[in-house]
Amino acid sequence: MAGIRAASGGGREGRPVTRTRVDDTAIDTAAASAFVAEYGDRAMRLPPVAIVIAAFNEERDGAIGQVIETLPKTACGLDTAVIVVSDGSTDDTAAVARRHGALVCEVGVNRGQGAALRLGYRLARDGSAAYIITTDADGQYNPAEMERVLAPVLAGDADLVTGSRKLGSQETKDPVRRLGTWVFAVTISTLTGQHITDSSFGLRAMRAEVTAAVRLEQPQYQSSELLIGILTHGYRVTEVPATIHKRKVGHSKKGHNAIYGLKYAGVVLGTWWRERQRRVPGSGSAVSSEAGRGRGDRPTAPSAQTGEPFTRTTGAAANGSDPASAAVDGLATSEDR
Ligand SMILES: Nc1nc2c(ncn2[C@@H]2O[C@H](COP(=O)(O)OP(=O)(O)OP(=O)(O)O)[C@@H](O)[C@H]2O)c(=O)[nH]1
Ligand SMILES: [Mg+2]
Repeated sequence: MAGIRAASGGGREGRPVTRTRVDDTAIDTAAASAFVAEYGDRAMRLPPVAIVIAAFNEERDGAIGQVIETLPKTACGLDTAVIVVSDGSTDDTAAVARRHGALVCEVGVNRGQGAALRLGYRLARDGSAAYIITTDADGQYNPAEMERVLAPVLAGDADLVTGSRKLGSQETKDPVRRLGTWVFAVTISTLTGQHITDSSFGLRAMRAEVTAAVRLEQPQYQSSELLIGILTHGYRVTEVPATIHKRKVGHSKKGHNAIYGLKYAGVVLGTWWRERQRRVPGSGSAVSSEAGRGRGDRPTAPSAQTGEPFTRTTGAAANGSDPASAAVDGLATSEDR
């Protein structure tokens, strides 16, 4: 088996209850090493576009297999590779994904979608992919819309492009879900000053580099952390109309609406508060604007080729492969599932 079997703290269903960021870094590093050991050059020389999917117990009814089959081999003329991060799946998610041609990173301990995506971003950067597209393993997003999210990034018009169900369409009639999407979009728009209509759309494209520049600590509900982090770092975010279907197979891993909503709200407010602390004292804003696209703590040297975090002029430690900062912070990360 290519993955690692990391020790878990022994919480419900074997899920860890508390884990430090140091542990997280060690888990990520071990998983990344195992990934390279399994795939060698394929892992180190990825094509320009990495499609990153977090998958947890998505084998049922062929979900993950069908999703991978429908993914494009090229997007906007660039070759793609599919990276699936399965952490602690108890079914055949990893084996099925491998059979369908994905590069699979297995992590023995279940940490959540956010931690899986963070690791997937790191693998993409380590393999020199220039662009990352994310989608889900449950078939809720339309692969034909991948080029729509990637095109503005390739054109240099945005650093991250997210699909928006508000601008596009959504199948669900669930009033709580619809209201939640609206409330969080309004909240994030108010907090960041940029008009956002959908903060939790799983189909996104971004320059791979930006995932190293923002702080990603959330084990599960990471979409708003990434979005708020990117916005407060002064990166350019664009939305495009896109479709979200109802989940047709398997079941949601995020819990019931109330729990989902409460935890998501916690991430939105917590991230905004954390990023606020990065502000330059007395400036009144996150940091000084640089030609409308960059701010004071934007990376000054690209690091996607090496997987190392960017050199930064100010601000908090970057995400992912920065063990030193993780050790300094030594924050306890509560498992939020
Ligand atoms: N690796 C990994 N992936 C996860 C985990 N939890 C969820 N995912 C994946 O993240 C994606 C989104 O999870 P979902 O449960 O569909 O959540 P959602 O789409 O926000 O909610 P629904 O609309 O209810 O489906 C799917 O591909 C899941 O398999 C996890 O703990 N680990
Ligand atoms: Mg889903």
